[in-house]
Amino acid sequence: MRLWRVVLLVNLALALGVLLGYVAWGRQVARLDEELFAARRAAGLDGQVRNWTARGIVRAVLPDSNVVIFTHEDIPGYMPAMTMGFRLHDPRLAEGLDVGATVRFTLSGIPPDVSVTAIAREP
Ligand SMILES: [Cu+2]
Repeated sequence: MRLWRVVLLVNLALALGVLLGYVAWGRQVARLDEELFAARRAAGLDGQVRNWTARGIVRAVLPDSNVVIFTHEDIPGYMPAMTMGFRLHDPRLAEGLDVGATVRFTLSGIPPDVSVTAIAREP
């Protein structure tokens, strides 16, 4: 076989390999995009306003920073049970809130930018 034929065949084989790899990579990227989109939607990170309601115990009220600290139960689809601070949508929500009180509160917003929009005392 002449040398130019060998070179041509090797180049064709290389080009075919690169093309197949490129196609496989493109399909993989499309699949990963779908997975990322589904995971973001499941985690509430798709830019949609969401609402959650959960029970919590008031641990502290910080009127100067407009924050209430709750020990809250599991918030399905958003976060597990923990103690953390939440920004209040309206500072008046903290009025008459006692440390140690059990409350049901509503969180609203586009994660991670959420705030408490309602607080109701539980007996
Ligand atoms: Cu939390």
